[in-house]
Amino acid sequence: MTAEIRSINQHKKIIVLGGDGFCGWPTSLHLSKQGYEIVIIDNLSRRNIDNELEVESLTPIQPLGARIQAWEEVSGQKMKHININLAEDYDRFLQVLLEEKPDAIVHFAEQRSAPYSMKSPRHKRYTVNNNMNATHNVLCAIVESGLDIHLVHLGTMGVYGYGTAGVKIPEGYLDVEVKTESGERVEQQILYPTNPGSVYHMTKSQDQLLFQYYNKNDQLRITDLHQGIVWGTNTEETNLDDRLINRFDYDGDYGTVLNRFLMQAALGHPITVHGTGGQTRAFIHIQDTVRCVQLAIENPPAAGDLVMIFNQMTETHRVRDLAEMVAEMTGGEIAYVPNPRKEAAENELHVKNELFLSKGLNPITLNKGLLEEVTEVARKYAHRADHSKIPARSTWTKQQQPGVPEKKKPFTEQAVQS
Ligand code: USQ
Repeated sequence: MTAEIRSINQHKKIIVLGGDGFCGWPTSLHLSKQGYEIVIIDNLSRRNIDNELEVESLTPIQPLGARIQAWEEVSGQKMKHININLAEDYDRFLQVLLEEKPDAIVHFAEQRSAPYSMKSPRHKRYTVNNNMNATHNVLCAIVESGLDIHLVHLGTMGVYGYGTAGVKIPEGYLDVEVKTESGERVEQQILYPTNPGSVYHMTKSQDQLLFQYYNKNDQLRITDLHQGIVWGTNTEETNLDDRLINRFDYDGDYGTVLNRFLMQAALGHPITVHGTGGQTRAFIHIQDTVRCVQLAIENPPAAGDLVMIFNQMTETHRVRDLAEMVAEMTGGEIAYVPNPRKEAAENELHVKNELFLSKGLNPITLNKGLLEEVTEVARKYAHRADHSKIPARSTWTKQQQPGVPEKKKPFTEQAVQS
């Protein structure tokens, strides 16, 4: 980037809510590198959940203060961290907005794991209370501050549901024609109907309504990024110094599917395909996540525009195809395990992602080099893994079974049985 652009950005301030998390940290670094002044608001809830689950990131992440210090040494850019619980401490957050006067807020500050949200009634209620109140408090505080702040929110492709839609999923809005009682046809544009598959995905569906309302009532400028499953771990900036390393979640609650398959293969653990592996999902590499957030910030809606909705994904894949690809690449072994989730056994998925392409995104798609890079990271830190935490044990209902691979019977027993 040119020095001129960097100096324009230097006058712009961005608050990153949830800036210590898997997507939030590399995004904070990327935006800081572009010259934006970054303030991270984070109550360290993700680190506390690791304590609760008795698991750690596979990669040895540094405390947030050490990360920020390392970034200042590497880049010469300062960053600030403020610890606020957004769901509970509205007044403090409002005060920070009035003091910092940010141009934009990037909102990652929600509990983002579907399995965690389904673990127990307590986890369901925590996810709803935390996510819904955080989002509502952010919107309410922007209005009360009187500042013209562009809100960029990390939503999910999961709001659309994972059945087979039969159409290419549009970017947020659907044009419909309704037949009136008198037989006339009326055209309308509606939010694409939501069909969440977990309590977590349900909170992101509810977020959409909050955005629609505050946009209509207060003309807030909002961009909602419907992101697919993120894979990869490091970005150009996190690679600059060991102390900047990003999280690598591998456990059954927070590990996402492709990173889990690569990690499992690297650790010699069976690759756990849930059910038939027939689910087709949308994917995006973490490097593209940070670029998309920058593009969203730099292409804000104008005052009075509807909420802008982007499908933040670059490709779709079927889970069992990914498992086979990883097995072939690494020599790993696939285990078809019971599906702990209540989800369609098989689905097709076709998604529009023209908005980001039109804004200049040059997508990173699955390639051997990047897959090997993730496998290398997993191998390097394999000694840090707790194998008992790998299977997905959070079940959606009492009818589902944990996704634990069957224990292999000793060779002699197998021979007798066959
Ligand atoms: N799966 C397996 N084996 C595993 C883990 C997962 O077969 O070991 C399957 C699941 O059953 C599911 C699919 O892989 O069908 C995806 O699971 P996931 O954990 O990778 O993704 P998900 O729960 O949908 O959530 C993740 C992020 C969430 C984000 C979402 C985007 O945790 O924050 O919103 O991806 S999306 O899936 O597009 O809604």
